[in-house]
Amino acid sequence: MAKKRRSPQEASKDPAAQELLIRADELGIGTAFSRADDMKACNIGAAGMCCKICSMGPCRLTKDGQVGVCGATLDTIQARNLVRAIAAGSAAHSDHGRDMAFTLKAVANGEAEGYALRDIAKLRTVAELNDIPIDDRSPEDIANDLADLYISQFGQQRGRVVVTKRAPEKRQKIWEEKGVIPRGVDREVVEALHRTHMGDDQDPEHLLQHAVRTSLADGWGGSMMATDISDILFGTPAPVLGQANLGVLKEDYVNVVVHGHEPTLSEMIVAASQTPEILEYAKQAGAKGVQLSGICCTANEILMRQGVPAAGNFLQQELAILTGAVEAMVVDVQCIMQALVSLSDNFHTDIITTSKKVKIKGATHIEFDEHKALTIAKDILRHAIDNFKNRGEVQIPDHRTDLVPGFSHEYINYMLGGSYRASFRPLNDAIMSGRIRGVAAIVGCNNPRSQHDHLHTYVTKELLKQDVLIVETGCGAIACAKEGLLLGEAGLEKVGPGLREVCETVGIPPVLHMGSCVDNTRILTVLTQVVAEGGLGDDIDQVPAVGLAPEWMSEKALAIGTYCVASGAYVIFGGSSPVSGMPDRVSDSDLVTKIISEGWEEDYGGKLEFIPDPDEMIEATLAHIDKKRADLGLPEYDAERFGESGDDRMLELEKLPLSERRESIYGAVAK
Ligand code: SF4
Ligand code: MSK
Repeated sequence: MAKKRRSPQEASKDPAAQELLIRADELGIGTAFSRADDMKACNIGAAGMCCKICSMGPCRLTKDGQVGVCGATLDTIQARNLVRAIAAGSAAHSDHGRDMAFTLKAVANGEAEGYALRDIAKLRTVAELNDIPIDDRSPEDIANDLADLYISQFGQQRGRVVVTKRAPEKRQKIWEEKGVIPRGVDREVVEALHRTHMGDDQDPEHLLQHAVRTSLADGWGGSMMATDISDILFGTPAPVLGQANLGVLKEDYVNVVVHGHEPTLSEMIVAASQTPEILEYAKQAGAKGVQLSGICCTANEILMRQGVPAAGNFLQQELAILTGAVEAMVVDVQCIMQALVSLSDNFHTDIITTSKKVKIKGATHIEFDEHKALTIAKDILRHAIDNFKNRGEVQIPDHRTDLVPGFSHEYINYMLGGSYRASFRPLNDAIMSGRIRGVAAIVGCNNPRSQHDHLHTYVTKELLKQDVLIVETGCGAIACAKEGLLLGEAGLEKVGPGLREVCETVGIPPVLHMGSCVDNTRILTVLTQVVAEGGLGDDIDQVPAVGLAPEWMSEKALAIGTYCVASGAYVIFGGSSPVSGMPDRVSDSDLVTKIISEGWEEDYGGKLEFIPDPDEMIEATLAHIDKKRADLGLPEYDAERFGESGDDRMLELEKLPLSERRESIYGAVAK
């Protein structure tokens, strides 16, 4: 019997997504939502109980005490599967970092058409952090040295990845003691694959120790380097006004959606779309111009730097095509559904792959080369414009929400103290006094196995009421943006009184958008700076902070979760645990779960837990924050203690309907 499909309202809480899911139904077109309904997840694989690394198997261990053909136990198989997932996630992020380093090298040598070193201050800061001389040197010379240093970190065989030196000293000592300082990015990923080959490392604890080392090569390695270089090349983000949701597509414009992760091509497409020749070309094709928008983390990259609107998050990639209004979806790497190509057969949309590493059968491939990026970006745009005439019936949902993204750690530092006394002191003080109860980083993907955006937005809203400051990245940030939570003053009635006072005083939204999934390293930097500021302990594990990935789905999320735990954070994932086993059938299946929670907590002060229920997630978050407050000797959180807002303008604004309030604060935003 066919499995029952969810209604559009059950599948997504986003009205734009609901509208297009109805259209998909009417047209008889499947999406990830319907495929998730039709395809029951394999409960053996989902619980990490299947091994397929050699052809004596695949072995499915479903009975008590059962072992694989080679004798491998369930604990070993689960640990091995988890290590492999973390290695793949780390490889994806870090390979992105490698490409950024090569682009930096090409820019430094004047070989990258259209690019420039946009943030010289950041270049100098990062160079100094890495002991690269900066005095009396040109930016190009400094960038050349930095690029060489960063490129060398990938293939380095001995020593330590240099970026790890930015962690608090106490943290570095823990890593040294536990033997998990990454030597080189590629080396740790390769060793993870070697150790998990048939007949190698078969001690779950030993295997998972290497998972930690591999993830650190990502978080305090490849990803952190990627963020550094993106800022140097494209500018360190600072708040800008943007919009999110599918209503950013424009009926009378050529719509080009960029999707994936790397800012190198998308930044160039932004630049090319504003050139007179492209605008003229679009007009000749009968369009008013080119409307660019983004999906997934490419969206975050260009949103927070250029204010280019986000059409949506991960689960909206197919829905964008279902509008019938997208001339081209330009993809690079990661989180790109193969279904885009067959879906686009029903419309005129051209799916354009651009990475040397990613091709999809049936898609148009226009390969990106950073040496002639502007030329390629223009070619892609002309290709999209030529497709405008093929457009059929269009249905663009009338849903778009304003947001203010762009809270890099540099900007947070600046906004708290201004140019001359930039400091985390006000943030630390607010946490110490209890105005801010603690901090939660809510990050990560969407997953069609849960209601699209619900967990992100529900957990965020409930924690805001509890005076928890929220920082967000990735698809979670876009989910909350669509609900208006990333707006400054306009979202404040939804937050607790103490946090509200801080937001009003500093002029920030209660949810800070910090970038793409690679930019989770910005959160590590903020935590390190909070520690350095003083008053909240001498290491990250003492800060009243929690990381959450309520709707996670990718291997990259597991890598991020693990490096955050190794950095001292309590990390909660929603959904199902990939190492849960089936306790009713296998009695010894919780060893890996114990290692990554209790074991890692003992070793690193952080732990990884999988909690599907959002209310339990919130309870665990608050309990952890309150425990850390108590351990630091801070006053117990008291919801009544703060909150006499003295800002008359805010009180006046609150009386207005939301749309008028936004207009009053930001002025009319081009629709
Ligand atoms: Fe089965 Fe062992 Fe081969 Fe895994 S390694 S598939 S458990 S025989
Ligand atoms: S894009 S990894 S779905 S956050 Fe970074 Fe979104 Fe997750 Fe992809």
